[in-house]
Amino acid sequence: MFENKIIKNLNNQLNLEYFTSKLYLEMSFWCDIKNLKNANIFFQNSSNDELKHMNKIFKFLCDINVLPIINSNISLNINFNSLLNVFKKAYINEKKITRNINYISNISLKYKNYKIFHFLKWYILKQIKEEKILKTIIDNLIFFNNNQKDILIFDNLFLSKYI
Ligand code: OFO
Repeated sequence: MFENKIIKNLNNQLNLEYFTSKLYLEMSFWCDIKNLKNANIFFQNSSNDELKHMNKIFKFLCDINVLPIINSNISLNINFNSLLNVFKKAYINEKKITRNINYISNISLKYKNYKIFHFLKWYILKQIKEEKILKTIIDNLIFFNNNQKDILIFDNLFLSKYI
């Protein structure tokens, strides 16, 4: 019974990774339209990474004989008004992912489900890195104050380090 609760949350995490992949793809399209070449690549790569995160959970659930359930009715409904705004939304989303991973880790430890806890360790460490990159980009973007010319320079010179 406890295992069901943990698995339900793990399945939710799978769908959150799926949602995030779509969100980052949408962000890459927005960057493309704004001619932000590196930001576009950054979010395309991120979108692909999130699919890998989803598939990793998918495979794990299958390995423990659980059939994953994918929520295909994901609606994004998000507006972006600047590159800073895009990165802030990505950062907020990663914080949500971290909270969810921590929550599942907590309950798996509480109910002594060590296999799931062990599986989640990779995600715990990954989130530290993801949040750090996004926070660094946001802190640097704030200096550019949404000036279109400077944002293009930022995209060319700074973001190339992260793709
Ligand atoms: Fe998979 O959440 Fe970002 O990395």
